[in-house]
Amino acid sequence: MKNLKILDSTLREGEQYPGVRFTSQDKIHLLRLLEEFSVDLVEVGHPGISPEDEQICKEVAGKAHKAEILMHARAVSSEIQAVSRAKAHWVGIWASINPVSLASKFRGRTRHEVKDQVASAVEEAKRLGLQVRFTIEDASRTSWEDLCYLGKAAVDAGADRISLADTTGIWEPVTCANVVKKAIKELHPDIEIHLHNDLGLALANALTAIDAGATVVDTSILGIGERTGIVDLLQLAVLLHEKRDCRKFPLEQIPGLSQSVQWITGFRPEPLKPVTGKNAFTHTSRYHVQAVGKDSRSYEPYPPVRVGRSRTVLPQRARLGVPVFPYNLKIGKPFEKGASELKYHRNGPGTRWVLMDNRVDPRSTLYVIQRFFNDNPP
Ligand code: HCA
Ligand code: CU
Repeated sequence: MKNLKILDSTLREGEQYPGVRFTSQDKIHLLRLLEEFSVDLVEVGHPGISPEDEQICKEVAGKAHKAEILMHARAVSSEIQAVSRAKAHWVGIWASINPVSLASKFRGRTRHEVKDQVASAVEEAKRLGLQVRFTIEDASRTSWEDLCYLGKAAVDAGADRISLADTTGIWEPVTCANVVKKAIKELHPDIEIHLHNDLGLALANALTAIDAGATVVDTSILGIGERTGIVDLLQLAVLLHEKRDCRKFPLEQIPGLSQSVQWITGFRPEPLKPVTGKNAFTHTSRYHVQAVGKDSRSYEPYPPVRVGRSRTVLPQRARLGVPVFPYNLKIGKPFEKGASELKYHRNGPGTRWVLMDNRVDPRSTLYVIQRFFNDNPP
């Protein structure tokens, strides 16, 4: 924990959020915010993808003041050279040798061939003066034997750090911690982790990995990334402050980071999201509102001002008999009278699925909504 470093990958993994393409100005802006937030390393992109990406990565790297800059590359000479030309401190090379990956990503090549390819890529990067992080992609679905086989080849070729990726977000905290401990002992003292959130456990896995001795954790602002994303930098910073006495992050800057990413990407965190969600500090029950008025600690784990936010008090209105339309619903045809099972109907592209069930209680809000659409077909 004392030597823990945060590597933020908003500018690389975050760009895999659907529709996101950062300009170099966007990246430079976010880099500045990340540096002010005390992030140690910033992964700025994948320069080997195109000359334009190389140009953007180079421009962004040139603007770094404090953070070390890392760029992504496959274990391919042309991509390593692109990272070197773009003036990164670190190259992040990745590969995987579990059977699924060999078949789908390496066109059926053997684990030996991939291992040799990784070793020569790492050697080339070292010759070019780069520091090397080697990621075992899909580490969470790779046997320990294969992890060591590939990881040791990278270490022997000169890798400075090994990263373990839970590429499909399937680890549980205990498993993740055990693999990290073993890797520190048998593979390399410097272990990084890259955790996806498919089962909602990325943050919990990060915490146990840190406790197990991982030295670097990958994050992105608001957790944006491929599919369900990765560890949210802002949640992790608050978690470490609250639970591990970490005072490194200026938490009051969180709204600025969150809003910048929302504006640039169009991504909106769900209202229930911890720390940045709209409802994170909203009190509704009259009982809660009264208690919070007397002592805010009664229903708050920490004061909202700590993370640059304020409290919202929204006593619930009486609800009885008031139809509530949380969505702009549209349906194609009246719901089928006499249907005894749940049915879903859809009215062409772009409209929402509407649940219609003739078993709903006539006193319920859902019934009111169903009746409304039944009586007012679009
Ligand atoms: C990817 C996969 C990756 C790589 C992580 C890394 C993963 O998008 O290329 O290179 O450290 O989740 O495994 O993000
Ligand atoms: Cu990833």
